[in-house]
Amino acid sequence: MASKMASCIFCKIVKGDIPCFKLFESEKTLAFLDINPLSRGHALVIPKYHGEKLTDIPDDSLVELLPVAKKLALATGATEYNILQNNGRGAHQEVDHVHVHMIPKPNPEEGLGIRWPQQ
Ligand code: D5M
Repeated sequence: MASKMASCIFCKIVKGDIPCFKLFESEKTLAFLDINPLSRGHALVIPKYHGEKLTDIPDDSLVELLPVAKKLALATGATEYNILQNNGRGAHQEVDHVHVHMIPKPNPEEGLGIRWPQQ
């Protein structure tokens, strides 16, 4: 487990060793912009606790993930969005640290007009 954490890109982001565009942080949770966005405002919400899949994470590190994704969806002003969480290669998981995607559906006419709340 320790060696997996040492090489985990999201653990490095949690520690501040790799930069991110931070959107939210609390004791157990971090949210930041996805480096390879599917739409403007595509964000990731992660538990700071390292675990590969949902079933590897204790409940107390999971409870904030959906409320934070909801906050971020509201902050984008998007009325349509996807919340997505992949587990395992066959389910399209690329980064082996649990994360929830919040993917706003772009409005082709108006754009998103995102105003992220100040930290
Ligand atoms: O999605 C993993 C997501 O993680 C994918 O959309 C790219 C994103 N990613 C990978 N590295 C970074 C960094 N360094 N910053 C921000 N976002 C990152 P999955 O559900 O595993 O397929």
